[in-house]
Amino acid sequence: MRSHPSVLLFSVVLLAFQAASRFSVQAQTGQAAPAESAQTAGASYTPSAANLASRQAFQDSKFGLFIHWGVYSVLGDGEWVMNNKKMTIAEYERLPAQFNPTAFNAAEWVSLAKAAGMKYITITSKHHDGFAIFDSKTSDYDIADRTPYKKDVLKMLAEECRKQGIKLFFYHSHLDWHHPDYFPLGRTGHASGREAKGDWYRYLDTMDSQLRELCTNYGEIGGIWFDGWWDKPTADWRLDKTYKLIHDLQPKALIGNNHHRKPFPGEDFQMFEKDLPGGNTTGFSGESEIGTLPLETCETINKSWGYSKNDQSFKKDKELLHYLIRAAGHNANFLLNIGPMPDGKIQPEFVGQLKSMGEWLGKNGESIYGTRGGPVTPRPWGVTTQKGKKIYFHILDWQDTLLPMPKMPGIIRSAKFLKTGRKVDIIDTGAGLVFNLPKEAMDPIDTIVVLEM
Ligand code: H79
Repeated sequence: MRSHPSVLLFSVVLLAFQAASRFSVQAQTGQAAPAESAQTAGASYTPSAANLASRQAFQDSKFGLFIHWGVYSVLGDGEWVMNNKKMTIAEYERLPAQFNPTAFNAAEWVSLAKAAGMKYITITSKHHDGFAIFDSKTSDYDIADRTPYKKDVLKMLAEECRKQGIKLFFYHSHLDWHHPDYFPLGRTGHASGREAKGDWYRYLDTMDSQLRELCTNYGEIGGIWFDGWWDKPTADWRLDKTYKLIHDLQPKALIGNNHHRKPFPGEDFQMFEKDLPGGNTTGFSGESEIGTLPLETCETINKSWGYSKNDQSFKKDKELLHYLIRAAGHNANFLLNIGPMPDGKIQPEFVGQLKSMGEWLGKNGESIYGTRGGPVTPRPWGVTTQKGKKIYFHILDWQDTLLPMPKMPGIIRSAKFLKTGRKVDIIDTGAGLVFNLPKEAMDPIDTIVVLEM
């Protein structure tokens, strides 16, 4: 329907209108430039060529599966249950004997991630409760020594990921509510009933030793996703030593740390928890600042990270897809979480949600994978992504027929709706563009207009 005559009147072919300036985009690509090592990594860290290549591949991959799974899953009350319910170490230590995930099937998990269109998995090797779900020789507080299941689930997952071409990252908690050497305590874990003593540097040695295991026994890994630094922001975490260990053992692996600050030296990507880069809806990111590294944001499907039997507040397809699309427009990856059940099964609500995201990506993936944030910065109506000579306008929330846009850098060769291939009428006002979006061309999730430059 073309009710507005000016649309036709002024609708112009855009070829040759713009000066033939080379197509360039705004500097929000987050790519590793040579200057970056000086800006974010200090003199002590110059990422290797292999590491820089991994960063590019990481940014191309756009969508990952976050998995929170551990002995806390038994209680079905999230991964913070030990702290939140003021459980003592003695009480919590009864959980491993009940963790027997006989229904765990690595192939099913990895296939589900693939069906969702995800390219990597980040799983908790150890959360704040201190329990390792891998066979650790460093400690006996692990799946092999304390559970009836005994098997190393990370090993099975690593093998399956390799088979199916999915990268595997390990989430590893700095914070530890169980280890006797995690002392002095930080802001959390005060009800554990542990003795008020401990050798901090011995704790760090233990952590490094587990990280050495994770970087040695599971083949090539995608990287390490640290969390819990914020429990003791003023402590000497000896990050340089830990980061060097990881980079030496796994030159391609990427290190990220959810410390809610601007990246520290030695880190390779920056994450935001429950927020798009620059946002602070949760209060976690108040002291954060966007650096120049590849970006990632993580979010839950309901309100919980670890399995929660009472949490039915599932987000809808549209909300999660919009999060993925907006993340891409912010030049960030989206790491979407599930908390599998203690038996190793993934609840049907999560499975359904992931599959429907995969269906959408099956049709619209070219506007997400391999892209970087586009030339128009994120707006209330939506976002742009770009890849090569194509710019994708993701129109997520717009009720009117005409949508104004800034001038584009370069000559527009064609403008089409991605879904139908139909031409999009664009008015060039000289000061900018106006997209003509007929009602029948609008998609309830995302109307994608592709400009070929
Ligand atoms: O693993 C998931 C969560 O368990 C973990 N990160 C995700 C990926 C997480 N841990 N804590 N939080 C998320 C919330 C952090 C809250 C904090 Fe604070 C507010 C940290 C610092 C200020 C609460 C209050 C903890 C210390 C003081």
